Amino acid sequence: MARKLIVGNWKMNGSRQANQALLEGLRAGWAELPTASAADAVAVAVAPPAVYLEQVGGLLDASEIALAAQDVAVADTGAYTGDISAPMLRELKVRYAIVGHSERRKYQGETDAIVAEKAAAALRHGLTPIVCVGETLQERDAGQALAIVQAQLQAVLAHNAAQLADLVVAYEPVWAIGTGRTATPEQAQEVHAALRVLLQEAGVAHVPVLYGGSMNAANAAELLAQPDIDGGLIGGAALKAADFLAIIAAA
Ligand code: 3PY
Repeated sequence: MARKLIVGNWKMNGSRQANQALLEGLRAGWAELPTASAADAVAVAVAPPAVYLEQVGGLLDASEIALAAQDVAVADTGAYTGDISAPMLRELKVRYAIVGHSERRKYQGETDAIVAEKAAAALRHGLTPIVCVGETLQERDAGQALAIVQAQLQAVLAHNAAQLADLVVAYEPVWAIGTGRTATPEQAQEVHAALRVLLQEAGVAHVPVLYGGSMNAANAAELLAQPDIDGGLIGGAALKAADFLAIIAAA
């Protein structure tokens, strides 16, 4: 069985003090996890806000938890006020970069083309992009869910055709983000299977497809048991050590 990947997306939450308490809780609880789940079956990362990457990286030093960024700039350097480039993230020992989260698509106007370029920037510098795709409720109700997520993923695959081996995809239905609503395991599996077909066609069937959108300690086991769900991108539940550890244990 391939290793599951569990990534905590802290979004715009945290403080130096809260981060320290959360990571102390995670590191203490890690030792209590069933050995098979912590060490062998699950890879884990956390994505704090950019200003805390250095602090969190230091606190994670020598742990098995990797560091992820919530975004990455398209360009490597230059006049892009507020942006943070892949080479800068690499200097902080960041391993993954989330790109195209629906909150960035919505609030920052990120298009499929921008997301594809951000994935390219990450890949160029040895960061693994976690490419988020997902449909709105309106699109689902109109029967367009599969077409929307396939188009979003296809934009990234087509733009990065030469360097797709190190990629992660996250299916996050927009209607399940921050709403407490979760896709049923069957709904999620249907979309994951459709995304897998695209990955297969691109020659990268091994690329993990995570589920995101209100995954929590109570629903994780059922979602993660689906054949095409390879892990989770966790929002609110990643901010509490006990909940995040319960998800890791369920994986
Ligand atoms: C959520 O679970 O709400 C997320 O957006 C995870 O990225």
